[in-house]
Amino acid sequence: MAHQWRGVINEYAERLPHFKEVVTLGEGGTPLVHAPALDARTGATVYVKVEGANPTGSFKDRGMTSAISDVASTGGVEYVACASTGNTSASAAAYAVRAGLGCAVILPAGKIAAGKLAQAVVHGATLVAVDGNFDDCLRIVRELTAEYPVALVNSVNPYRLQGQKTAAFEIVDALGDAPDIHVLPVGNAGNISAYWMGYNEYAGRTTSASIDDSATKIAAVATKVPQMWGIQADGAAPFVKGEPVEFPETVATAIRIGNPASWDFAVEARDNSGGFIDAVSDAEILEAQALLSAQVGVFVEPASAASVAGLLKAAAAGKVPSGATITCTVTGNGLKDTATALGSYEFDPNPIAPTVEATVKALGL
Ligand code: AN7
Repeated sequence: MAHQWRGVINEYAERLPHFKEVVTLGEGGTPLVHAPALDARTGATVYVKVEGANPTGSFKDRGMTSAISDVASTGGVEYVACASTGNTSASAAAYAVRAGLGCAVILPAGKIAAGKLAQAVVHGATLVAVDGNFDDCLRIVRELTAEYPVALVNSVNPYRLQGQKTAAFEIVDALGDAPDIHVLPVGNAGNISAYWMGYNEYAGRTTSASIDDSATKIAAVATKVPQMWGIQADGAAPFVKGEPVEFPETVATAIRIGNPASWDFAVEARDNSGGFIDAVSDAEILEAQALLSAQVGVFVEPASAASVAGLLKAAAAGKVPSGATITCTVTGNGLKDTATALGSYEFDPNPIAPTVEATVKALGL
């Protein structure tokens, strides 16, 4: 019988708020890929949750289907707006198209990867570049949406986290129970909060991010919850410092955030799970990105590789329990930022003659 994945709202309807109108691009249902190359380096069993396989190429689609469905179901506004380091704007722009809404994106000038910018443009969003960082953009959008009939679709909108929690559901569905440890990059801290909520709700408990107590009324699927390990970039590590960072800087532009909105939820996830939030250098991020490409077969953007870089750092420090089951979210597709991945590489500036002989010679066969 014909069957297609129906998007996270329909697949997990009983564990999500009810929406009169569901705006979906079929998000979710992403691969959980076993990574033997990471087993070898950690002594654990490591899976990567490939969120770059979502419709707009990042995990943001899980939360955008629910945020935009809420806006469409509630009615009364014709515009949505978000601040973004790139992926939120790409996702908001695409889902706004499906809902027939306008979309305004407020972005830090010069700090958005080209692929993400292209997505916002082709989906018809109105782009505004700000001479400031993401935190400035979010402040502007909060004030703007408070004063004008424009709906805010950043992750401070609670419906965003509702959709994003489904990634934890999928992991438990795939493994049969929660992993021992879940590792993910932390920027504005919405995703770590959403995963923690998802894992808890699947175990029959709620967290501060939960919007009702339905989880306690449905049979639990998981017997436990994982430790949450959050990873930031050294130059944008407010949780490691214990206070906001005024001028965040990192090659991983997606997590170039100094004043995370979901601060309290993330601290709860870290502390109540017995986990930690650590930071890795840009060099470690790029090494992990290269390793994922060359040895796991998954091309992710730099911010996504922070999770794996953090796992490898923890392994080197002897913090990874032998034999543990570990899941790592790789949050966005490598195709969004090819410039960083390629560095100075240039595809052959000296083309060969169009013959087999010349090709054989070029290949060194
Ligand atoms: C690939 O798009 O904040 O900790 O404006 O794009 O939930 O913020 C993106 C964040 C990790 C961090 N990986 O997640 C935005 C934005 C990728 C990301 C994060 C982002 P949060």
